[in-house]
Amino acid sequence: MIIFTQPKAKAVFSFKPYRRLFSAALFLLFSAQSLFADNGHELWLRNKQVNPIKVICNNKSQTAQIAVHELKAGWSGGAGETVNIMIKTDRSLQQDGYKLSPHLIQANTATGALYGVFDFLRRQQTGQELSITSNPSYQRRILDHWDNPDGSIERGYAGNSIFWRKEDSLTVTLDDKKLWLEYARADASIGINGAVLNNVNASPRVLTEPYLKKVKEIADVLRTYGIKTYLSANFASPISLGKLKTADPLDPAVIAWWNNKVKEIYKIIPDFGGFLIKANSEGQPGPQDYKRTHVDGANMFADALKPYGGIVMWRAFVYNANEHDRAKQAYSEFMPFDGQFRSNVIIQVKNGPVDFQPREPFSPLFGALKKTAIMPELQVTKEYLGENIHLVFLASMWEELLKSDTYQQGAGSTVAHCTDGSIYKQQYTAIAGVSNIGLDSNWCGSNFDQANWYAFGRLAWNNQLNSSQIADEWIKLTFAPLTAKDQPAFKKTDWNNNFLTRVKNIMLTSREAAVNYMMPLGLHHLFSAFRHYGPGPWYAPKNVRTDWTPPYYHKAAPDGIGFDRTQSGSGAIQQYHEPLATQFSDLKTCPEIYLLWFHHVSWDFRLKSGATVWEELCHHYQNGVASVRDFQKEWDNLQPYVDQQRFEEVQSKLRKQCHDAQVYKDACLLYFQQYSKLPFPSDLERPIYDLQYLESIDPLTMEKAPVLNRRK
Ligand code: GCW
Repeated sequence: MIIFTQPKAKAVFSFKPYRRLFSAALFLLFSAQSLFADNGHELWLRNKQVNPIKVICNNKSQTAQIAVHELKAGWSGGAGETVNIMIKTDRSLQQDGYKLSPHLIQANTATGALYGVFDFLRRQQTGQELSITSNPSYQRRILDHWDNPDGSIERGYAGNSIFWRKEDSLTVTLDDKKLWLEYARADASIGINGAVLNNVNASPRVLTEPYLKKVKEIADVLRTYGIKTYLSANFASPISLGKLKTADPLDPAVIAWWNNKVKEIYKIIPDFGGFLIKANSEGQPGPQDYKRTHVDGANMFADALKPYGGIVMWRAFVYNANEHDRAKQAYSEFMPFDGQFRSNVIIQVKNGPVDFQPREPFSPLFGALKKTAIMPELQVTKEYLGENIHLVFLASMWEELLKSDTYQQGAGSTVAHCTDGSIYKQQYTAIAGVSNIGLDSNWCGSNFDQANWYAFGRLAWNNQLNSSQIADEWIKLTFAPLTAKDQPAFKKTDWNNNFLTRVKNIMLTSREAAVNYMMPLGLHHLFSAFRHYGPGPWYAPKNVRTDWTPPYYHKAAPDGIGFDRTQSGSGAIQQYHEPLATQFSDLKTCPEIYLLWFHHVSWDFRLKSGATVWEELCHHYQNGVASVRDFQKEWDNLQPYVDQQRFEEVQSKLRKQCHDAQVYKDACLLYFQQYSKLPFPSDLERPIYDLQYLESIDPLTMEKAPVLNRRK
């Protein structure tokens, strides 16, 4: 139920329980609150509809006291009621799980109670059932920040880092602490309980003492909301920091160096979570530099961390220029080692076998690694989906992944179940999302990108949720009018029928729209040089690795289009378990959404619709553009329901998205037409731009681009 009445008491968020710790920072947080009225800074936590209640709690820990205050600050049930927060051992609940009933929030731990409180408040505000039991799908629900020590963020579109300063200064201000507290609170409100503070392309500097001291300050703040701190480690740190001649993971001096480093870290941050490591990937150092294996590398870290309860998240994002098909490499490199990793190693696998594309089939490693812990890595920041400009709700994509059936243990072995411990026993279960958070006042660079942060947390907590429910909750929490003052002349039913239903429809169709105007039918990696923003199907300079150029992936030629990954091609299909390998191999049964991912077909190959591949491509691009034009129209009609600032921000981004969708369509179709040599279908809207012009500009700015952007 959404509440539209004026609150009896004005909500005042009390930070009393940790006033001793951050009194001045909290003062700032408190006093600055009103400045953020309409700029999106309060995210989905705009719960100001408060009625006074009495809360009883049997635990005095700081986190439990925060839970009490959150409940008081967000209660929108009846005034004067008494609610009990009870922390007691209950074997039906996991560590972070909770039970809710209308006047009781019960959990094993204070953090569990805090999650229970946030869920309770969300349920009150969105009109959901109040009596439930909830356990998380994954023990560790982590945001990976690709933040550099100089404050920049790799693939970040929301300003600089909230953790690191541009000037490389390690000073911590009260403003920093206030922001970290707000960040921690937002994370905890959706169940996120871990943060990797620095880029996987890791600077060794982060492991030096001055940086570790700053990490401690951050960890001290995040901990209050139950969030563990992790770091990305550079594999070659023993050389750059320890002045050793090698980083060979079997070298006793190297092992000793890491043991000491880990000891030092735990002395400073006793509950440190562990390391995330990108090794032998895209130029990063790793064990293969010393003719050692992923097992040698990962286990060295695992052994150092084990005495302290730390984990190693070892990334499977590996590929090199010599591999005939990049999509095959992670599987080929990791499968031979199944069963050899320590129990505190988790192999972190991107959703698809290539790289966070608008659509990929799931990575064949899911379910295939049976004796090795494995965790999905999702990308919340929209590197390949229009950055902070295009409105693309990613829950649909993640739902598609999590519900994909790997068949590894018979039907129903979904990616979700193969990673959450329900099929394979893993000591640790986890999921990671590459963060989209920065210093922008709305955190994510756009209002709708907040929904992706929200969706990641919700799916990490419950990997069975569907995107429609997540969108429904998020819209209600983020846009429902709060007070009579905000409320123009419309009723709740109007809001539901108009705003809620329509915005939900935009969100739920937005990912498919992007796939259509960017790279439909299984096409992938058609991006322009440098930034992965606009189209560049032609981009292929001689001095660039071929697997970093679009022609490597689309293989458009006079005889047809698509990457042959069948047995007569790269054979990548064989990495999938039956019946998928057979289904994907056969042109009659291969899902059309993956057609050009797995097959190279002639331009006149007929699809189920009866249209040829060429015609179908044209129509997908056309539909993509049409969908975004509809979003634009819909949004304009919703103006009465949204505050001015957020309305205009979304409006202007949609305008650019419509423009860019057109650019994608024209660029890709005109480029492919050079090979298909076929006319556009008669009903297709004609291109607006010339191909030559599009090849000469940067698609983000539409300004002349460097020569590199052009075809060789
Ligand atoms: O997709 C690529 C990105 C890189 C990123 C890499 C990775 C952090 O373009 O910016 O590096 O993936 O995931 O390691």
